Amino acid sequence: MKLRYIFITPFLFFGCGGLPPEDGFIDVDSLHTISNFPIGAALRFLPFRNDPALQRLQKHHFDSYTAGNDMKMYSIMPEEGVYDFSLIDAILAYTQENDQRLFGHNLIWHSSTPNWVKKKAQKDPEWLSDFMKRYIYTYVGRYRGAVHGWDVVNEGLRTKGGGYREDSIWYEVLGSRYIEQAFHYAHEADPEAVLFYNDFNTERDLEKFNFMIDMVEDFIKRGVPISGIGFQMHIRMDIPNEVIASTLQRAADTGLQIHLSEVDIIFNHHDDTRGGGVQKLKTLTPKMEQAQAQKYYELALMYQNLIPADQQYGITLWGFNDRDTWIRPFFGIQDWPTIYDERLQPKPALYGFLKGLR
Ligand code: 9MR
Repeated sequence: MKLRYIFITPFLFFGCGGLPPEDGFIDVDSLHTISNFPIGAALRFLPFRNDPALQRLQKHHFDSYTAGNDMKMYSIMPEEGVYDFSLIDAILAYTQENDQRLFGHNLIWHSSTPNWVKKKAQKDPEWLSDFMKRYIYTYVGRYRGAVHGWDVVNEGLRTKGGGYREDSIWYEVLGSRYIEQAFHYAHEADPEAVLFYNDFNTERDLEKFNFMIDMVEDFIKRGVPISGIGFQMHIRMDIPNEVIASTLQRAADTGLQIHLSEVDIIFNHHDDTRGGGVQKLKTLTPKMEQAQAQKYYELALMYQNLIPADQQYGITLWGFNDRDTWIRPFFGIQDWPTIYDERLQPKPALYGFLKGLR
Protein backbone atom coordinates (compact mmCIF):
# COMPACT_ATOMS: atom_id res chain seq x y z
CA MET A 1 0.00 0.00 0.00
CA LYS A 2 1.42 3.34 -1.01
CA LEU A 3 0.37 6.54 0.70
CA ARG A 4 -0.77 8.95 -1.97
CA TYR A 5 0.99 12.23 -1.62
CA ILE A 6 -0.78 15.24 -0.16
CA PHE A 7 0.36 18.80 -0.44
CA ILE A 8 -0.50 20.86 2.58
CA THR A 9 0.31 24.53 2.56
CA PRO A 10 -0.08 26.92 5.45
CA PHE A 11 -2.69 29.58 4.81
CA LEU A 12 -4.26 32.42 6.73
CA PHE A 13 -7.99 32.06 7.17
CA PHE A 14 -9.25 35.53 7.80
CA GLY A 15 -12.75 36.23 8.95
CA CYS A 16 -15.03 38.17 6.64
CA GLY A 17 -14.94 41.94 6.49
CA GLY A 18 -17.86 43.94 7.89
CA LEU A 19 -20.26 43.24 10.71
CA PRO A 20 -22.56 40.29 10.12
CA PRO A 21 -26.28 40.88 10.57
CA GLU A 22 -28.02 39.99 13.84
CA ASP A 23 -28.93 36.40 13.03
CA GLY A 24 -25.36 35.49 12.20
CA PHE A 25 -25.90 34.96 8.51
CA ILE A 26 -23.36 36.44 6.22
CA ASP A 27 -22.77 36.08 2.58
CA VAL A 28 -20.30 33.24 2.70
CA ASP A 29 -19.92 30.40 0.19
CA SER A 30 -22.02 27.36 0.84
CA LEU A 31 -20.10 24.31 2.04
CA HIS A 32 -22.19 21.79 0.16
CA THR A 33 -22.29 23.82 -3.05
CA ILE A 34 -18.52 24.00 -3.13
CA SER A 35 -18.06 20.35 -2.24
CA ASN A 36 -18.07 17.40 -4.64
CA PHE A 37 -19.65 15.17 -2.01
CA PRO A 38 -22.44 15.64 0.56
CA ILE A 39 -21.78 17.79 3.62
CA GLY A 40 -23.86 17.13 6.72
CA ALA A 41 -24.45 18.24 10.27
CA ALA A 42 -25.96 16.51 13.27
CA LEU A 43 -28.84 18.39 14.90
CA ARG A 44 -31.49 17.98 17.57
CA PHE A 45 -34.74 18.69 15.78
CA LEU A 46 -36.79 20.13 18.64
CA PRO A 47 -34.67 23.19 19.32
CA PHE A 48 -33.66 23.34 15.67
CA ARG A 49 -37.14 23.67 14.25
CA ASN A 50 -37.75 26.77 16.39
CA ASP A 51 -34.40 28.37 15.64
CA PRO A 52 -34.64 30.39 12.40
CA ALA A 53 -31.01 31.54 12.50
CA LEU A 54 -29.71 28.00 12.81
CA GLN A 55 -32.08 26.82 10.09
CA ARG A 56 -30.89 29.50 7.74
CA LEU A 57 -27.29 28.44 8.19
CA GLN A 58 -28.17 24.77 7.97
CA LYS A 59 -30.05 25.21 4.68
CA HIS A 60 -27.20 27.26 3.28
CA HIS A 61 -24.35 24.92 4.13
CA PHE A 62 -25.64 21.36 4.34
CA ASP A 63 -27.24 18.83 2.03
CA SER A 64 -27.15 15.94 4.47
CA TYR A 65 -28.94 15.71 7.82
CA THR A 66 -27.99 13.46 10.72
CA ALA A 67 -30.18 13.33 13.80
CA GLY A 68 -27.93 13.88 16.81
CA ASN A 69 -30.24 11.89 19.09
CA ASP A 70 -33.72 11.72 17.57
CA MET A 71 -33.19 8.49 15.63
CA LYS A 72 -31.64 6.50 18.48
CA MET A 73 -33.42 3.56 20.08
CA TYR A 74 -34.15 5.45 23.31
CA SER A 75 -35.99 8.08 21.25
CA ILE A 76 -37.93 5.65 19.06
CA MET A 77 -38.88 3.12 21.69
CA PRO A 78 -38.66 4.65 25.17
CA GLU A 79 -40.95 1.91 26.47
CA GLU A 80 -41.77 -1.59 25.45
CA GLY A 81 -43.94 -2.13 22.43
CA VAL A 82 -44.41 1.52 21.47
CA TYR A 83 -42.67 2.89 18.42
CA ASP A 84 -42.68 6.67 18.24
CA PHE A 85 -41.80 7.80 14.74
CA SER A 86 -43.42 11.23 14.92
CA LEU A 87 -40.20 13.21 15.18
CA ILE A 88 -38.51 11.25 12.42
CA ASP A 89 -41.48 11.84 10.13
CA ALA A 90 -41.11 15.58 10.79
CA ILE A 91 -37.36 15.44 10.14
CA LEU A 92 -37.93 13.51 6.94
CA ALA A 93 -40.47 16.09 5.75
CA TYR A 94 -37.94 18.86 6.49
CA THR A 95 -35.11 17.14 4.61
CA GLN A 96 -37.36 16.38 1.65
CA GLU A 97 -38.62 19.97 1.46
CA ASN A 98 -35.03 21.18 1.48
CA ASP A 99 -33.58 18.57 -0.81
CA GLN A 100 -31.29 17.07 1.82
CA ARG A 101 -30.16 13.52 2.37
CA LEU A 102 -31.38 11.95 5.61
CA PHE A 103 -28.81 9.73 7.29
CA GLY A 104 -29.89 7.27 9.98
CA HIS A 105 -27.87 7.41 13.19
CA ASN A 106 -28.12 4.72 14.53
CA LEU A 107 -29.71 1.27 14.75
CA ILE A 108 -27.72 -0.66 17.37
CA TRP A 109 -25.60 1.11 19.98
CA HIS A 110 -25.01 -0.03 23.58
CA SER A 111 -25.27 3.55 24.76
CA SER A 112 -28.66 4.30 23.23
CA THR A 113 -30.27 1.02 24.24
CA PRO A 114 -33.11 1.79 26.66
CA ASN A 115 -33.00 0.25 30.14
CA TRP A 116 -36.15 -1.76 29.60
CA VAL A 117 -34.41 -3.59 26.72
CA LYS A 118 -31.36 -4.31 28.88
CA LYS A 119 -33.47 -5.67 31.74
CA LYS A 120 -35.54 -7.88 29.51
CA ALA A 121 -32.50 -9.17 27.63
CA GLN A 122 -30.79 -10.22 30.84
CA LYS A 123 -33.80 -12.30 31.87
CA ASP A 124 -34.51 -13.70 28.44
CA PRO A 125 -31.52 -13.82 26.07
CA GLU A 126 -33.45 -15.29 23.15
CA TRP A 127 -35.86 -12.41 23.25
CA LEU A 128 -33.06 -9.94 22.39
CA SER A 129 -32.18 -11.58 19.11
CA ASP A 130 -35.81 -11.61 18.05
CA PHE A 131 -36.29 -8.03 19.22
CA MET A 132 -33.30 -6.80 17.21
CA LYS A 133 -34.73 -8.37 14.08
CA ARG A 134 -38.21 -6.91 14.60
CA TYR A 135 -36.85 -3.49 15.51
CA ILE A 136 -34.63 -3.24 12.43
CA TYR A 137 -37.27 -4.64 10.07
CA THR A 138 -39.91 -2.25 11.37
CA TYR A 139 -37.72 0.84 11.51
CA VAL A 140 -35.62 0.45 8.36
CA GLY A 141 -38.61 -0.96 6.50
CA ARG A 142 -40.74 2.07 7.36
CA TYR A 143 -38.12 4.43 5.91
CA ARG A 144 -37.13 2.21 2.99
CA GLY A 145 -36.03 4.42 0.12
CA ALA A 146 -36.26 7.53 2.33
CA VAL A 147 -33.37 7.19 4.75
CA HIS A 148 -30.33 7.02 2.49
CA GLY A 149 -27.91 5.20 4.77
CA TRP A 150 -27.59 3.93 8.32
CA ASP A 151 -25.04 3.52 11.05
CA VAL A 152 -26.14 -0.06 11.55
CA VAL A 153 -23.84 -0.75 14.47
CA ASN A 154 -22.22 2.08 16.38
CA GLU A 155 -19.17 1.64 18.61
CA GLY A 156 -19.23 -2.16 18.73
CA LEU A 157 -15.53 -2.20 19.60
CA ARG A 158 -13.70 -1.47 22.83
CA THR A 159 -12.93 2.17 23.57
CA LYS A 160 -9.18 1.51 23.35
CA GLY A 161 -7.13 -1.14 21.59
CA GLY A 162 -8.44 -4.23 19.77
CA GLY A 163 -11.45 -6.35 20.65
CA TYR A 164 -15.22 -6.22 20.80
CA ARG A 165 -16.89 -3.96 23.32
CA GLU A 166 -17.75 -6.18 26.27
CA ASP A 167 -19.79 -3.61 28.19
CA SER A 168 -22.62 -3.86 25.68
CA ILE A 169 -25.80 -5.80 26.32
CA TRP A 170 -25.77 -6.87 22.67
CA TYR A 171 -22.33 -8.47 22.97
CA GLU A 172 -23.01 -9.86 26.44
CA VAL A 173 -26.15 -11.65 25.37
CA LEU A 174 -25.64 -12.39 21.68
CA GLY A 175 -21.85 -12.45 21.25
CA SER A 176 -20.06 -10.73 18.40
CA ARG A 177 -22.45 -12.21 15.80
CA TYR A 178 -25.03 -9.53 16.61
CA ILE A 179 -23.00 -7.14 14.46
CA GLU A 180 -23.29 -9.08 11.23
CA GLN A 181 -26.88 -10.06 12.03
CA ALA A 182 -27.80 -6.40 12.27
CA PHE A 183 -26.32 -5.79 8.81
CA HIS A 184 -28.29 -8.70 7.34
CA TYR A 185 -31.57 -7.46 8.83
CA ALA A 186 -30.99 -3.88 7.68
CA HIS A 187 -30.16 -5.05 4.17
CA GLU A 188 -33.24 -7.26 4.03
CA ALA A 189 -35.39 -4.33 5.17
CA ASP A 190 -33.93 -1.92 2.59
CA PRO A 191 -31.62 -3.46 -0.02
CA GLU A 192 -30.70 -0.02 -1.41
CA ALA A 193 -29.66 1.59 1.88
CA VAL A 194 -25.96 2.29 2.43
CA LEU A 195 -24.96 0.41 5.57
CA PHE A 196 -22.12 1.56 7.84
CA TYR A 197 -20.09 0.33 10.73
CA ASN A 198 -19.32 3.54 12.71
CA ASP A 199 -16.79 4.07 15.50
CA PHE A 200 -14.52 6.61 17.21
CA ASN A 201 -10.74 6.98 17.57
CA THR A 202 -10.27 4.56 14.67
CA GLU A 203 -8.37 7.27 12.81
CA ARG A 204 -5.69 7.28 15.50
CA ASP A 205 -5.79 4.13 17.65
CA LEU A 206 -4.09 1.71 15.28
CA GLU A 207 -4.88 -1.39 17.31
CA LYS A 208 -8.57 -0.50 17.27
CA PHE A 209 -8.37 0.42 13.59
CA ASN A 210 -6.73 -2.88 12.63
CA PHE A 211 -9.32 -4.86 14.55
CA MET A 212 -12.08 -2.96 12.74
CA ILE A 213 -10.50 -3.49 9.32
CA ASP A 214 -10.09 -7.23 9.96
CA MET A 215 -13.75 -7.43 10.98
CA VAL A 216 -14.88 -5.46 7.92
CA GLU A 217 -12.74 -7.47 5.51
CA ASP A 218 -14.04 -10.68 6.99
CA PHE A 219 -17.60 -9.35 6.46
CA ILE A 220 -16.83 -8.54 2.84
CA LYS A 221 -15.32 -12.00 2.27
CA ARG A 222 -18.35 -13.74 3.77
CA GLY A 223 -20.94 -11.59 2.03
CA VAL A 224 -22.18 -9.69 5.09
CA PRO A 225 -23.90 -6.67 3.47
CA ILE A 226 -21.72 -3.85 4.77
CA SER A 227 -21.31 -0.89 2.45
CA GLY A 228 -19.30 1.62 4.43
CA ILE A 229 -17.00 2.60 7.25
CA GLY A 230 -17.85 5.60 9.41
CA PHE A 231 -14.98 7.43 11.07
CA GLN A 232 -16.58 9.60 13.73
CA MET A 233 -13.45 11.79 13.64
CA HIS A 234 -13.82 13.57 16.95
CA ILE A 235 -10.23 14.68 16.72
CA ARG A 236 -7.87 16.97 18.60
CA MET A 237 -5.52 19.55 17.23
CA ASP A 238 -2.53 17.35 18.05
CA ILE A 239 -3.61 14.17 16.24
CA PRO A 240 -0.96 13.83 13.51
CA ASN A 241 -2.19 14.13 9.93
CA GLU A 242 0.10 11.28 8.86
CA VAL A 243 -1.74 8.89 11.16
CA ILE A 244 -5.18 10.07 9.98
CA ALA A 245 -4.04 9.83 6.35
CA SER A 246 -2.73 6.29 6.75
CA THR A 247 -5.94 4.97 8.32
CA LEU A 248 -8.16 6.73 5.76
CA GLN A 249 -6.06 5.34 2.95
CA ARG A 250 -6.18 1.81 4.34
CA ALA A 251 -9.95 2.05 4.86
CA ALA A 252 -10.40 3.28 1.30
CA ASP A 253 -8.49 0.22 0.09
CA THR A 254 -11.45 -1.92 1.21
CA GLY A 255 -13.42 -0.33 -1.64
CA LEU A 256 -16.24 0.63 0.77
CA GLN A 257 -17.90 4.01 1.21
CA ILE A 258 -16.08 6.22 3.70
CA HIS A 259 -18.03 8.67 5.87
CA LEU A 260 -16.43 11.17 8.22
CA SER A 261 -19.54 10.99 10.30
CA GLU A 262 -19.17 13.20 13.42
CA VAL A 263 -16.35 15.64 12.82
CA ASP A 264 -15.20 18.18 15.38
CA ILE A 265 -11.71 19.38 16.32
CA ILE A 266 -10.98 20.14 19.96
CA PHE A 267 -8.07 21.90 21.61
CA ASN A 268 -8.14 20.36 25.07
CA HIS A 269 -7.67 16.76 26.16
CA HIS A 270 -9.97 14.09 27.59
CA ASP A 271 -9.95 10.41 28.47
CA ASP A 272 -13.04 9.48 26.39
CA THR A 273 -15.28 9.33 29.45
CA ARG A 274 -18.08 11.62 30.65
CA GLY A 275 -16.55 14.38 32.77
CA GLY A 276 -13.07 13.30 31.68
CA GLY A 277 -11.98 16.58 30.08
CA VAL A 278 -8.68 18.26 30.94
CA GLN A 279 -8.90 22.03 30.58
CA LYS A 280 -5.41 22.91 29.33
CA LEU A 281 -6.44 25.96 27.33
CA LYS A 282 -8.95 28.34 28.87
CA THR A 283 -9.44 30.91 26.14
CA LEU A 284 -9.55 30.84 22.40
CA THR A 285 -6.87 33.07 20.88
CA PRO A 286 -6.66 34.25 17.27
CA LYS A 287 -3.60 32.06 16.85
CA MET A 288 -5.54 28.99 17.98
CA GLU A 289 -8.36 29.91 15.61
CA GLN A 290 -5.97 30.04 12.68
CA ALA A 291 -4.41 26.71 13.66
CA GLN A 292 -7.88 25.15 13.85
CA ALA A 293 -8.75 26.56 10.43
CA GLN A 294 -5.62 24.93 9.09
CA LYS A 295 -6.62 21.59 10.63
CA TYR A 296 -10.13 21.74 9.11
CA TYR A 297 -8.50 22.58 5.80
CA GLU A 298 -6.10 19.65 6.04
CA LEU A 299 -8.80 17.20 7.05
CA ALA A 300 -11.01 18.18 4.11
CA LEU A 301 -8.02 17.93 1.81
CA MET A 302 -7.02 14.48 3.07
CA TYR A 303 -10.56 13.23 2.49
CA GLN A 304 -10.57 14.68 -1.02
CA ASN A 305 -7.16 13.32 -1.95
CA LEU A 306 -7.20 9.91 -0.31
CA ILE A 307 -10.77 8.70 -0.80
CA PRO A 308 -11.70 7.89 -4.40
CA ALA A 309 -14.64 9.99 -5.60
CA ASP A 310 -17.04 7.05 -5.82
CA GLN A 311 -16.33 6.14 -2.18
CA GLN A 312 -16.85 9.64 -0.77
CA TYR A 313 -20.08 9.32 1.20
CA GLY A 314 -19.45 12.74 2.67
CA ILE A 315 -18.32 14.69 5.70
CA THR A 316 -20.73 15.31 8.57
CA LEU A 317 -20.06 17.73 11.43
CA TRP A 318 -21.31 16.80 14.90
CA GLY A 319 -23.13 20.04 15.50
CA PHE A 320 -21.68 22.99 13.71
CA ASN A 321 -21.51 25.71 16.35
CA ASP A 322 -19.74 26.07 19.69
CA ARG A 323 -23.01 26.91 21.45
CA ASP A 324 -24.54 23.50 20.80
CA THR A 325 -21.46 21.29 20.79
CA TRP A 326 -21.66 18.07 22.85
CA ILE A 327 -18.01 18.47 23.89
CA ARG A 328 -18.65 21.03 26.65
CA PRO A 329 -21.41 19.27 28.61
CA PHE A 330 -20.01 15.80 28.05
CA PHE A 331 -16.39 16.34 29.02
CA GLY A 332 -17.15 19.19 31.42
CA ILE A 333 -14.71 21.60 29.81
CA GLN A 334 -14.78 24.74 27.77
CA ASP A 335 -13.71 24.16 24.16
CA TRP A 336 -14.35 25.52 20.66
CA PRO A 337 -14.49 22.52 18.35
CA THR A 338 -16.72 23.69 15.49
CA ILE A 339 -16.89 26.11 12.54
CA TYR A 340 -19.35 28.68 14.04
CA ASP A 341 -19.02 30.36 17.43
CA GLU A 342 -21.52 30.63 20.30
CA ARG A 343 -23.26 33.56 18.66
CA LEU A 344 -23.52 31.67 15.36
CA GLN A 345 -20.83 33.82 13.79
CA PRO A 346 -18.41 32.15 11.37
CA LYS A 347 -14.97 31.20 12.68
CA PRO A 348 -11.77 30.93 10.67
CA ALA A 349 -12.43 27.17 10.82
CA LEU A 350 -15.33 27.66 8.40
CA TYR A 351 -13.04 29.31 5.87
CA GLY A 352 -10.42 26.62 6.34
CA PHE A 353 -13.00 23.91 5.75
CA LEU A 354 -14.34 25.73 2.68
CA LYS A 355 -10.88 26.06 1.24
CA GLY A 356 -10.19 22.36 1.77
CA LEU A 357 -13.43 21.38 0.03
CA ARG A 358 -12.94 23.67 -2.91
O1 9MR B 1 -24.13 14.32 21.08
C1 9MR B 1 -24.90 13.25 21.61
C2 9MR B 1 -25.39 13.60 23.02
O2 9MR B 1 -26.25 14.72 22.97
C3 9MR B 1 -26.11 12.40 23.62
O3 9MR B 1 -26.44 12.67 24.97
C4 9MR B 1 -25.23 11.16 23.53
C5 9MR B 1 -25.98 9.92 24.01
O4 9MR B 1 -27.05 9.58 23.16
O5 9MR B 1 -24.81 10.93 22.21
C6 9MR B 1 -24.07 11.99 21.65
O6 9MR B 1 -23.69 11.65 20.35
C7 9MR B 1 -22.74 10.59 20.22
C8 9MR B 1 -23.08 9.80 18.99
O7 9MR B 1 -24.40 9.37 19.03
C9 9MR B 1 -22.12 8.62 18.82
N1 9MR B 1 -20.76 9.07 18.83
C10 9MR B 1 -20.36 9.93 19.93
C11 9MR B 1 -21.32 11.13 20.02
C12 9MR B 1 -20.88 12.08 21.11
O8 9MR B 1 -20.95 11.45 22.36
